[in-house]
Amino acid sequence: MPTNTTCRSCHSDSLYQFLDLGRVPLADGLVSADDLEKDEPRFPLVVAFCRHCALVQILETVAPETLFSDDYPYYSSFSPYILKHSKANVDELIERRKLGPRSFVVELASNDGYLLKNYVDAGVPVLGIDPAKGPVEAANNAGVHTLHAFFGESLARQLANEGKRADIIHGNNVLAHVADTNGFVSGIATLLKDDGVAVIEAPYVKNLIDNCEFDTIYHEHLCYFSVTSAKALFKAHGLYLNDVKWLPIHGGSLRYYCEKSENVSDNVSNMLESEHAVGLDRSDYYHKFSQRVATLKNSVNTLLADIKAEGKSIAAYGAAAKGATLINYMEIGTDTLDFVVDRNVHKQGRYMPGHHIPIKAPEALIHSAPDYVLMLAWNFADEILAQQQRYLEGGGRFIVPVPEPRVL
Ligand code: JHZ
Repeated sequence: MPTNTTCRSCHSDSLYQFLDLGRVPLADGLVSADDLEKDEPRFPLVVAFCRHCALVQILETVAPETLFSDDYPYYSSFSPYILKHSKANVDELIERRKLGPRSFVVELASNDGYLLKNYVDAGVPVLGIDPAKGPVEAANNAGVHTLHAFFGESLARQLANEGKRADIIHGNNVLAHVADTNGFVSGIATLLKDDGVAVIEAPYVKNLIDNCEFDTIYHEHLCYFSVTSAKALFKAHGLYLNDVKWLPIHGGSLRYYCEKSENVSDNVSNMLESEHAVGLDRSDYYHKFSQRVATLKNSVNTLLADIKAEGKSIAAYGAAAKGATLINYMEIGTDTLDFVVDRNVHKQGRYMPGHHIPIKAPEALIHSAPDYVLMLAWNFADEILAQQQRYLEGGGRFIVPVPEPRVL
């Protein structure tokens, strides 16, 4: 597995390593019952800051074919919040850009068609592109035309040559996932019409650091963007970062609006200034993070050990990728957690990577009535608490682990 010594974006060799999460299994590598005895591959997970372009990134690159294999278990449609969030974004773009039957919208990493479905319903032609077979099948079955492929410069050129250039290109939670960061952005520039807009969402590194969201670091996430680092990357491929919007999703994300002509909004200038003012573009900002993550590990483990010492039982909610990072880094195993629940039927019946905690349907919280539930999918805490009224009314308690453990 290749380990980078230069920046994924600007190729500078001035990388400052500030966090080492050890050797961990793949976060979405859920284990099936037949494979429990097999050796699970583990990979180092080291995070660095580029002193030249300010991009935070991991050093390891696991082959994309391994990460997004045929049994990739992530399906966007399992979250009503994501569905609502995507619909609002699409409705706004249809209105603002006057999109109709002659427009063309492409989504990169379109998953099960959760976002493009809104364009299809509005009569706007679409193309989804995604490398994960199961979600692609689900999208095509739902009437969202989707290619089973990795996106990059060569696919972009092929589509552009076929006359399929896009008015809108969506890329939600994908820019950080691609190994060829520059090839991906240059592909966007190739595929975008001259007056088109690329609308790209990615978690915001400032929220990651400030709120100790270390569990959102795993091998699928190669980069952790700020406005400063994203702007430099887009600029290198002739795309202007003209607008940016902060969103609460996934613990804090940014939505970037990139175009081929320059028309930079105050939002962009203000955020660049504030990133510089707080020091997000300097290595000092990341200096104490490792220590804070170690402290968090200690406090979560102490809380769980105290609960177990009282003879109480604990389960977890969300077989999320971030949950795998958290339990593996914090070494929380089956002696502490009885099971994990998740609504995603593709995850149920499998086991969390590393510690092999069984994954069940959420109804298990009612049947088994654990005293406490560790909220691994803390980014959906409100949504999950609202669904779990019955468990709560029965006396159950939730524990939210980040930014510091809280019992609700
Ligand atoms: P969730 C994924 O990360 C993977 P994960 C990926 N790498 C990425 O970039 C981010 O998303 C954005 C379940 N759930 O979405 C669904 C319920 O069971 O935070 C998921 O399995 N009930 C592409 O995996 C998990 O929780 C519910 O009510 O860390 C949440 O995982 C809800 C709302 C979710 O992302």
